[in-house]
Amino acid sequence: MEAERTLDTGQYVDQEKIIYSERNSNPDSHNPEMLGRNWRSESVKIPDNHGRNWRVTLALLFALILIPSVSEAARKCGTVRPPPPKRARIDKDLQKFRMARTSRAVSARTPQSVNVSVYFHEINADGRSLVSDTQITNQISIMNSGFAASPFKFVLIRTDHTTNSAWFHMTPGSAAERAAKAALGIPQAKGILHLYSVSPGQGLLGWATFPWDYWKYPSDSGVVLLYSSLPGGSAAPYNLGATATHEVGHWTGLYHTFQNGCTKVSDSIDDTPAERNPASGCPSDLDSCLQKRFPGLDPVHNYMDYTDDACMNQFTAEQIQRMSDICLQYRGL
Ligand SMILES: [Ca+2]
Ligand SMILES: [Zn+2]
Repeated sequence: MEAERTLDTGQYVDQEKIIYSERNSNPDSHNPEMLGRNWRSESVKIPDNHGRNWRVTLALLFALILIPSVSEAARKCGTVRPPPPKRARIDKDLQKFRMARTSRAVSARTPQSVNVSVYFHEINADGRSLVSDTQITNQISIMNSGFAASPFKFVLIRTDHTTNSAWFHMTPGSAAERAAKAALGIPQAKGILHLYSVSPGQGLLGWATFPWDYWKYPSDSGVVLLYSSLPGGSAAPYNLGATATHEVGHWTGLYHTFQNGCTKVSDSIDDTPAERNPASGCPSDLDSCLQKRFPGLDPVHNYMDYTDDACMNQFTAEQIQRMSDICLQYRGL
């Protein structure tokens, strides 16, 4: 299990790694299309009096300019992305699945026509519940607004409260996570959404499992949330409930919009413009992939970016088509 888990948090861990990813231009070195792209696009060759190549200096300066915009407070998601070969296979299988559907003339699905049962598991350290029933109800409403154009409607079936300090501080891939999910994630079914509220530390707001991993790790399936990210929580500017919408986006098969940076494959979605890095705050007119073949401004309002909750308000048509198809394929939804 651990072999497949590599945290998709490299760009946010510390300043050294930010510089590293800028200098090397590519956290995903398995993708040959990305190698060296930042060097070519962002650095200019200006020989100085000594005839020295300034590219390294300029690239470092560029990285330093970026650092202040990525603070400790930046959104951080611990969802583990698949390695490139697996990702390619998932996309190929999706293509086959779509072709089979087209031949049977299956039409697009009606928005909110499929109920998704949600079980909410509140975990705390000292017997005092950290989220109220109203917050949970509001969280489900926020998710339903975010997914309003999708086939899915989230229906809260049950809430439970558990006191367990180790589970409360679970981190992605930990023994505590496995134990908590095995004990609480019942009933276990591929189409049931288990939400867990905890305090994971590491600056994480949450993480999710992808649909295609259900068959191998059924009890792992679900979404873990920082308890204070729920609507009305204290994790401003991430306390309006968009973290759950983002993580459930992963749970239905979506990647980050900035995945793979300025590449054609990017997030496997054509109508989200390619994006070099996660955006934070709520920038306007941000355009991080300047080449002509990557038109469009960065999708900073997309739920699958890293901006503030108040900035996020959309899934694109292709994202909705992908989650609809992937959930039919792998979750029976
Ligand atoms: Ca895209
Ligand atoms: Zn994420």
